[in-house]
Amino acid sequence: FLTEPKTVAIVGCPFSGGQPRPGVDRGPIHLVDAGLCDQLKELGWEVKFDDHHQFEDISAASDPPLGKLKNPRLVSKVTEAVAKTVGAHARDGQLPLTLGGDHSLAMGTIAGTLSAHPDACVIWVDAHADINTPETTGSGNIHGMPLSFICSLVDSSSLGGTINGEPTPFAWLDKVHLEPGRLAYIGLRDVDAGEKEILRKHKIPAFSMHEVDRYGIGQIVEMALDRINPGRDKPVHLSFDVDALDPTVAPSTGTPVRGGLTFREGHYICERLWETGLLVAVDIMEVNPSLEDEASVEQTVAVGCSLVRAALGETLL
Ligand code: 5AB
Ligand code: MN
Ligand code: MN
Ligand code: MN
Repeated sequence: FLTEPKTVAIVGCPFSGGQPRPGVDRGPIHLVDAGLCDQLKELGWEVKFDDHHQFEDISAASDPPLGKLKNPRLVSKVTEAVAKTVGAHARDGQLPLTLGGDHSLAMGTIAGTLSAHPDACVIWVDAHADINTPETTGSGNIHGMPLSFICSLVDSSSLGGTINGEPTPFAWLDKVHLEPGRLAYIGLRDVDAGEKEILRKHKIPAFSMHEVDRYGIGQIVEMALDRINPGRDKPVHLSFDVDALDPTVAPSTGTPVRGGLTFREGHYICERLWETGLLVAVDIMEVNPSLEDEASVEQTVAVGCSLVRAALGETLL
């Protein structure tokens, strides 16, 4: 799916509007400053990086909640811009590597991938399912909802129509659609009741930490691929929230949950997906360099970089 010479396009997204904790917008800056571009060049990639995205700002005052959704206009504008950028790189045969920023950005990255690869499937590595709808969300934070938009679980009347009499800002997503059966989760352990119902209702393949413990990560990745990509012939988008990793491995993130993936389990997922030759896009999300002490930040940023290297072909031998 990628053209030669193999080129990675780094899409730095300093954005935090999908959740309330400041600092996650500095994640991409830290990842790049840690030397990610040179590390990827050393792996043999052409690296395209023309600075971090400058997103249009919308003041909180002019972006009041729509229903429960917080910062809806801002998140919509930013994710639409991300979709265009990621889509353009993907259509050029490059591998877009999106550095977050909060996970609401995945609305943009997956929409961009689908515009270039309509038959793509998604591996979502996360402690959380991020599939709340504007109705089921308890927090109103859109980083917990991107997949409900992408999988068209949000009332299309509310998408293209109005909420509380106001036109919804997410009309641009109206034609974007990922079949729920082409999404698989790995690493779940903090799923809201409304989300559990959605996963059951749409039979979305979900491998929680329980299944990781039971079968081992090697089996789990094959089981996930068997469900969404049985012929191993469809492009794969990997969206990796660093909070999937145990907080002892990636402490600097906004919504840590104990009992997560080990360092190796996280890397194995990336290595194996690279090995399939099917990977067309990668997101590394939710690194927040404002959380925890300096050593924790350095550790989390280093893990973020090494996950990327693993997904882009670094091998142990
Ligand atoms: B993250 C929660 N389900 O909807 C919600 O970090 C948490 O991108 C969402 O996975 C966590 O607010 C979003 C309680
Ligand atoms: Mn998460
Ligand atoms: Mn997430
Ligand atoms: Mn989080």
